[in-house]
Amino acid sequence: MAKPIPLIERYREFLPITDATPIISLGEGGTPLVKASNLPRVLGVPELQIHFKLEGLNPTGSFKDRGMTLAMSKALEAKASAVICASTGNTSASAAAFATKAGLPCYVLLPAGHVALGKLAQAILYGAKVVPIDGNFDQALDLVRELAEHCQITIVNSINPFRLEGQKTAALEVIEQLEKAPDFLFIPVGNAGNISAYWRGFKLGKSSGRSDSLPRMCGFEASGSAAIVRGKVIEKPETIATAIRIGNPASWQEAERAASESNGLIDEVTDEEILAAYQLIARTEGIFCEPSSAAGVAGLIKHLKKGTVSSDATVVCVLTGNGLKDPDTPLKVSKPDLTPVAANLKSLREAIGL
Ligand code: AN7
Repeated sequence: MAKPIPLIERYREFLPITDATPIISLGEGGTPLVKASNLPRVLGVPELQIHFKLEGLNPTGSFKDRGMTLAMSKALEAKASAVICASTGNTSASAAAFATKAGLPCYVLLPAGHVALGKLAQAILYGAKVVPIDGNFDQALDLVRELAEHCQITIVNSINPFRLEGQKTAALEVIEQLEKAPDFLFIPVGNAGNISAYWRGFKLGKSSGRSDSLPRMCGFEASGSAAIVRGKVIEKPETIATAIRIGNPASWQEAERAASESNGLIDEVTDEEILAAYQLIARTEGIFCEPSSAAGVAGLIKHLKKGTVSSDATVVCVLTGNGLKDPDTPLKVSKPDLTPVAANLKSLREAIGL
């Protein structure tokens, strides 16, 4: 079997690496683009071409690995002694894994009580020093910046310029897989780094002759944390979608440029819309993403109703993280009856009605 090519080798020509850069790879990138079979019909738009970019199939279960492979490789090249990040969960899992692979100590600051269990479990088991903060993500990121002024430590949040450079490769992959750029990209927005990175990637795809067109970039914040939509910092962001529970997005301006340059938009979706989309993706397509990832699909549904998206468009929805990250939400939204059934055929037939 062919040896997997590290993401930063594959897109070397587009990335700031040299022969001296040590490549820290866990097999990231190359994630599937899967076409929806049932959802368009269920939504009443059978001609709509919906594709899901399954970023939850990266090695630590989220898109963060694309940026982390580069950030960690560059940190090692620069002889960093340790790395640190604030995180709503996925960045911490990714940083912890890649730091371990690089042999670097890793510190992660998490908003106490607001991180999905799977992400916390990962950061702990990969061996990071986990520090729950009695505050939200934005406060944790402020603390990380402050600490880095006093100590020799490399920040691997998306304010590290190598993160978005690595993440832009996802757009180049989409172009390869679709053999063109889509008409629309639907994507969740938290710190607004990923939408910015995709826009860089799509522009690069066009300027390098890999595609003829550019998609309209459509990003979605959760209503309780919609700083960009409201045009102001949200001091107390809230949402069930904890990954995007962010009130002061780090890449605010670049994301706004991506939306305006592409004739796209940044809008909000409610927790109810997010959870409805989350369940719909699982039940119509057999895809388990985490709640935050469903924000893009919730946005698609909202804008189909508004008429922003024509019913025969080609659309890519980025599913940013794996559903297994958050094992609690399915039980909350489905409330299944899990009372045990006696282990005999009669009881079983009664229970399933067959
Ligand atoms: C599944 O891990 O910010 O708009 O600290 O985990 O680039 O921030 C996670 C963000 C979307 C939003 N989907 O992306 C963190 C963190 C999932 C995420 C986002 C995140 P950005």
